[in-house]
Amino acid sequence: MFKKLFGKKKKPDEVVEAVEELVEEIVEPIVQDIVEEQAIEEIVEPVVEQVTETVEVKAEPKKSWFKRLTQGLSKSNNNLVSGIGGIFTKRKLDDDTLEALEDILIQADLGTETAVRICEGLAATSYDKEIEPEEIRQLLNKEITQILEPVAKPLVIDASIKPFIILMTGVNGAGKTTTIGKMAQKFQAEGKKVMLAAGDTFRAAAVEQLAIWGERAGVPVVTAPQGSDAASLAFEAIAKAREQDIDILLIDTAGRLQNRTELMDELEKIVRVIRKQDATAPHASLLVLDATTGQNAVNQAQIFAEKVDISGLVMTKLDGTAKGGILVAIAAKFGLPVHYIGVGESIDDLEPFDAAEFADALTQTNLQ
Ligand SMILES: Nc1nc2c(ncn2[C@@H]2O[C@H](COP(=O)(O)OP(=O)(O)O)[C@@H](O)[C@H]2O)c(=O)[nH]1
Ligand SMILES: [Mg+2]
Repeated sequence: MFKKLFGKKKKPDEVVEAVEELVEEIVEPIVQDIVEEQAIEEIVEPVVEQVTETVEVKAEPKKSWFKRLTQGLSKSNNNLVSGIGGIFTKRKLDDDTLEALEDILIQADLGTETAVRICEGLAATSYDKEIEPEEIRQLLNKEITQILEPVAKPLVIDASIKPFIILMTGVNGAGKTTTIGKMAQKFQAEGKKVMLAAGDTFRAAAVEQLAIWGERAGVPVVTAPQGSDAASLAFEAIAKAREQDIDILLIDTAGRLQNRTELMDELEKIVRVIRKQDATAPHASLLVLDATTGQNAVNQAQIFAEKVDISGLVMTKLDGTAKGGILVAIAAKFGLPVHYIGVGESIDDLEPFDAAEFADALTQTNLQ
């Protein structure tokens, strides 16, 4: 009989509902046979309450980051939601409303191509029909999920490669160093031996910052004095990682956009030198993009992908931006895997990217 409860994965409120049903169907009749009705309140109800509490507490971690994402994206989704609400109250889906919707989607940073595609999709199914704002948001959610699903891929660490070398790239301030700290903590918690290399040798503060993250996550950090050659440091870090039987080596890099050529030359050099140690490295080259920079993030993806073989993306700062839709534009344009999203500045604020959840948060639909 508990198959109903535990047979398949259920959402917390469904579990609570199932427990309540079971109690009503099975427990209450039995108890009623032996005790007074008043006793049901005293015996059965506290148990239901306890179960409810436990289920809710267990669900809390996911809920809290999802809430942060939803709240963070509130500036993005408020514009979308009120915009859609404004157009579609008792209106048909016709050329005018479609055009207005397209504008809203473009303003929400979803990108022109995506906006056009979404509107075409809507027109194909619902043209000339009266449509509620809620329905539009549901359809929008479906379209966005479809765009995001192919790119929502976890970062796979091949355990047969040791050390598995991850190169972190991105412009200054994107969140590389912070993301490295967060990833180090995640890998460490999975029982992996992690090492960090402070490849942003340009600024002393950057090396210090990575050292602090290393301490927080409890992992060793290979550093070199300010101004040292980043490629040599990466080379040395790989040798050290081998000596210490490290599973995953995360290499930080500098991100000086003011001199693009120099930065890109340096990145290329790092990759070249890393390959002298391991011809198959880096095993992942992640580009970190700051969601709050909107359209700029698209340009950055373009520039970096031209120079480095970017294998995946991390999008940071989704906890407080009006430009969250940019993730959809980037997914549609580049098709690069999105591994993680950053939803805050603390060590736990990194989440695997989930297409459906992101679409829910952005369109304010299916919220629990
Ligand atoms: N709110 C928020 N801030 C972030 C996130 N990721 C990074 N930051 C902040 O962005 C700033 C730049 O991050 P940093 O890791 O130094 O960027 P880097 O120059 O690419 O290494 C720091 O103040 C971080 O705390 C995030 O997901 N959310
Ligand atoms: Mg940094």
